[in-house]
Amino acid sequence: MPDTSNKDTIYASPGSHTGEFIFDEKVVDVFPDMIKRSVPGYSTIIHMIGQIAQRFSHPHTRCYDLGCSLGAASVAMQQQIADNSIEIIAVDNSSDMIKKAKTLAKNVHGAPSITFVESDITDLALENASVIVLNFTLQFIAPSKRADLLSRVYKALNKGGVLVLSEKLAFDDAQYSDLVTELHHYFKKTNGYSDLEIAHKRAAIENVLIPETRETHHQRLMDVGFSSADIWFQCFNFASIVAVK
Ligand code: GEK
Repeated sequence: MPDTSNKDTIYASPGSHTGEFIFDEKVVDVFPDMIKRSVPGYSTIIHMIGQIAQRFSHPHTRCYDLGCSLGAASVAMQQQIADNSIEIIAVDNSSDMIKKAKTLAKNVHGAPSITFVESDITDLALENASVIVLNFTLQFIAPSKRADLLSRVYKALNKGGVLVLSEKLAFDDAQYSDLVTELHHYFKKTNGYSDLEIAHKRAAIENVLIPETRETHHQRLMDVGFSSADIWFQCFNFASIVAVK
């Protein structure tokens, strides 16, 4: 997807820390720049979601991109799946995100179509899926609703189907946790964010993005029925899991 976004300066000025982080028009305008400069490995993860989808998708099934933002994972799947009997359903509850995403995605001859849906993924019906992507989305869902969502994800998948679950992780080991947090801050600083911006963003997102440990994720995936779940990518405190039904 072409990067048509502006530079993220949302938390650059001293008075910019005003309330909790929300996915509004201001964020939409800078989103590709923000996520690439904030999430280590984002571009690799997006490209590889396309590759994983190519391997697991089957004719006449659906690939869901839940919490799609501007549809980067959907476009990666569209680019790597050469089968237009497959449908990509991209869902987000931010109307600003969906409005912009619709202007960025294109129909590609012989490739799956992408349908953008504005909906809360915690009450969306899911069905006939071979691939479901939750790329840095579950962390924004209330922890009490996560098991139910993953259980519906599991039920919607056909046998052999895959869930790609990418999340910011928490760690029980305080020393390790401090190290990866510092390395992540270093990553953000080398990408041009100031200490002030990093601190403001951290405060704004504190009660909005709730990370869990990989053990919690693994146990919940096993509890809802997945036969295997393991990390295929990790950089600092950001990881992506593949879970197979
Ligand atoms: C990407 N996957 O570029 N229902 C629907 N969408 C939601 C909900 C909900 N209940 N809660 C949050 N969102 C994308 C990146 S961003 C991650 C995902 C980040 C949406 C929210 O509106 C936002 O667009 C997305 O989840 C999280 O591959 O910004 O760190």
